[in-house]
Amino acid sequence: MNKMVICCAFLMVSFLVSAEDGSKLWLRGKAVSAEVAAKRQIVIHSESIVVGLASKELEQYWAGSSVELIVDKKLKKLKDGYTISSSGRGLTICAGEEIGLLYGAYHLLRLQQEGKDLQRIAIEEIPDYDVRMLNHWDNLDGSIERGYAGQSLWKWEDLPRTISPRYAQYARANASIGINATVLNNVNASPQILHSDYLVKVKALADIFRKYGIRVYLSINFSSPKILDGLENSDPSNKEVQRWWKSKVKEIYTLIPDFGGFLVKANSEGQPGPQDYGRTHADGANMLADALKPYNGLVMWRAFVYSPTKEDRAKQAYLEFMPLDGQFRDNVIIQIKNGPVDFQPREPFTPLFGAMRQTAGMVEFQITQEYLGFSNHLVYLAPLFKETLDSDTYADGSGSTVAKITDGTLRPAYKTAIAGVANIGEDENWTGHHFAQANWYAFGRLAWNHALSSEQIAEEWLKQTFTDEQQFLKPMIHMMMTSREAAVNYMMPLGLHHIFAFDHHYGPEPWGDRQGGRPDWMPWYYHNANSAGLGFDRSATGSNAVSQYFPPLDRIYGDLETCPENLLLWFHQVPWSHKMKNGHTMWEELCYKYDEGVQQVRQFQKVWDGLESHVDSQRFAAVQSKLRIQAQDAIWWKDACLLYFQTFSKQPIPYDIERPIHELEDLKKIKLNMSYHN
Ligand code: GCV
Repeated sequence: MNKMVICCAFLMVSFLVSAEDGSKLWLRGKAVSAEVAAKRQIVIHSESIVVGLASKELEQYWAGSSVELIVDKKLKKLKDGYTISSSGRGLTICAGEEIGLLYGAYHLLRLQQEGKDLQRIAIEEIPDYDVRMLNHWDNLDGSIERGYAGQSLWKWEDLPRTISPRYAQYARANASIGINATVLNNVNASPQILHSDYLVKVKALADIFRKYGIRVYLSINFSSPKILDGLENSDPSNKEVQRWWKSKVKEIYTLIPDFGGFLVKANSEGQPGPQDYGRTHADGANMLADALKPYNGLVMWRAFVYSPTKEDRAKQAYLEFMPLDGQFRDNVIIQIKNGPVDFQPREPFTPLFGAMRQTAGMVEFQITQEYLGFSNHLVYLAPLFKETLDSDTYADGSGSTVAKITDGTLRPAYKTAIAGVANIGEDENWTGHHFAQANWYAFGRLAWNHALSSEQIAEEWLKQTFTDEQQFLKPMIHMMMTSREAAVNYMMPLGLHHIFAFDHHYGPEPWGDRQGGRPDWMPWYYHNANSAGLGFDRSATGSNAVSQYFPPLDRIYGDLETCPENLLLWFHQVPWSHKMKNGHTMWEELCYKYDEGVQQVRQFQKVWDGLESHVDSQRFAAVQSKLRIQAQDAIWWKDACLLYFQTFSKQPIPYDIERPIHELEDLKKIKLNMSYHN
């Protein structure tokens, strides 16, 4: 090629991949020309706003044949799903509820963006969960607890008068992946959210979200009656308190007729709750459920409870909630974190799933990356979500997966639900890291259909968000698919957990200790490193947390020889010299895993750099720069953990892996100036 041709080719590539900020998310359909639009018709038979929106989306972006949108109320079995079928005359989307047509329209547009064959279509989609919900940990002052994408989207000061265009964009993005519920505020809830001045602001948001089929929920502070209106207490058995909640709920529904309900963090990490008055979680939840029931409202009551007792933190939710099984109203759902400690890079599933037989349970995932490198690390979370959902609890025999327990298949419930703690903020690209958008997307897609594979979701997302070129897709799907395991490798392999820096949770601090601090917030509580070995003994000789799992899991997890190696140090304190399946000692394997994590991120950098011509310059540079941070952090993690644990193992780091480049004493001095609010 001569110089001139090379130059032109370069200009063309640069033109094709012009800069962009990521604000469009995965919704990048191109508006069709008037000529294309004239060749097809979008037919609707309803004046409803939602159906109008479905039609508008198709009018603007659908480049195929004519589409007819039909609501048939008899199609109850579809729930809020839809069918799409083709005939000689074009396509038909049918739904039992109007919102199903909007979901069907987005499905068609997704297929078009993915370049799928649209000649013959026969699709039936029924969502796995009734309530597919984001939990925002947004505070009323605009900060976000564990938020890494800027300040809150909700501009409380300006509401209800000023309506940011991002509210509708947010709702549209959620509707495009089937999310139909949002909790606007932090579970560490300010009572003010229930003040009438705030409720009119909430109403303004609810009015926008409703058009996209999204119901608003609120986190409540259990002491609201006392704090907001000066009641003597907030005891759930106090008739005045019960009346207060009934009247508050009435006020809410008068403003927001389709209000979803309450999310409650009670008697956890200093939040008030029914136990302050000697009552149980069931007493507290039922009082709220009774107030909400006439309006079909729900209570999501969190099982994230633990206190600094002698009992293993991982056992506490089970111990507290199991005795209450069967005592909750049917419109209460216990919201349970996927793992028994706290959104760690890898945890076994929480044993409460399946164990509570007469109480509805739902999974809470964390989409925001509190423990996974904030918005600096590329970590695709679908494999983590799937790992929990596909875990077999054995509650009703083999095949009783967490998904089947919570989606109503094995335990029919008044309503089924799933929640993800949002990673969304006011950053231009919504999530801080361009690839963190994939985690929002993946949560929505799995909430709709938990049988989808992580690969399929990654491919869909990449095609819509970047390009469908195979040279780009293949390496990037591989990168996304291995990214969660890479993070586990360079942070906490073999079942290690919670060895993060204190409070903000960014970076390693396995040596961490605060004089007088809560032991269950200290890394040593979890890793138990000493000259004998490493890990938390949760077997029968230790805390016996394994006994909370159904057979045969209790035995499998409880035996060092049968415990899956990726959870070994979660369930056992393992001698440094313990032989792993591949012949390494535990110490050697630990070293190789940390090193593997570092090498994986290095490889991610190479792959990304090699794909420059397929990505617009702005997003390319942003991701490149984040990968550099991730690579540095991976080395930081590896050096910190290996050098620290080496002081106990007293063994050399295998000679064929990268040498540490830091001194342990220097690493110990690092104190990042970060807060857990953005
Ligand atoms: C909202 C962890 C987080 C807290 C969070 C809590 C919870 O402890 O570090 O920031 O509080 O979980 O889920 O309630």
